[in-house]
Amino acid sequence: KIKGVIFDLDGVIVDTAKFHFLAWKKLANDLGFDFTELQNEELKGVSRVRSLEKILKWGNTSLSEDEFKEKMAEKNDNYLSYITNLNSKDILPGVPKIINFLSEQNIPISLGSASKNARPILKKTGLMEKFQAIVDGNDVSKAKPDPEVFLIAAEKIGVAQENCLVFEDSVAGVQAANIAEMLSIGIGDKDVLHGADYVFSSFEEIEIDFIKNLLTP
Ligand code: B16
Ligand code: MG
Repeated sequence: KIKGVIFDLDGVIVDTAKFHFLAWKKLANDLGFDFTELQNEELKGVSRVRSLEKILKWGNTSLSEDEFKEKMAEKNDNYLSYITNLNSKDILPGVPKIINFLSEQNIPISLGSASKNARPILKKTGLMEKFQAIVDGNDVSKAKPDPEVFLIAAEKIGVAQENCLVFEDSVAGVQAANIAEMLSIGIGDKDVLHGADYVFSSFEEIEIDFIKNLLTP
């Protein structure tokens, strides 16, 4: 029985995954190489440091410690430039309906994101007060697929891990939810997110009755 719900942020609540992709792509191109959208799936849900490590490996490139820090800052500045005008219209379709239903049912909601930009994004989209707890890239030491972020999120809303449901768009995030023994719902491509308990192409495909059944089996 589900007693608490954890939402990933990028690619689940807002369509910011595409901006992370564009910013990383520019970084790689500036260094003289490129990577595919399929490779980008491996970056979703992954921390900033780990993402840059992966990209450099793909491009057979290495950087000094200072250059590495510079490139991370540059990527983030670039990413932030894409999200300056983010607002409530950028909330992905179908998300408010589910969040409002959960609130009505008094189901606590927590954020479980790898991003250090999560709080400003929630503010810009007006979603801050919908969450009873927020756990993001500033609160964790281990990146997804480590379950740390979801375990802290569950603890903060006072729900046992096995009673939590996680919405995720990334392979790393689905793995993290599975390791935490939480129910996982993938938002995206079935073939990519095959490790999830359920997969929907978007929140618009999720019926309220489906969620209702998870709350009262
Ligand atoms: P930042 P999520 C993740 O957020 C993104 O999916 C991933 O692409 C990004 O690298 C990571 O956050 C770190 O983000 O650079 O903003 O700290 O999907 O876990 O909400
Ligand atoms: Mg995500």
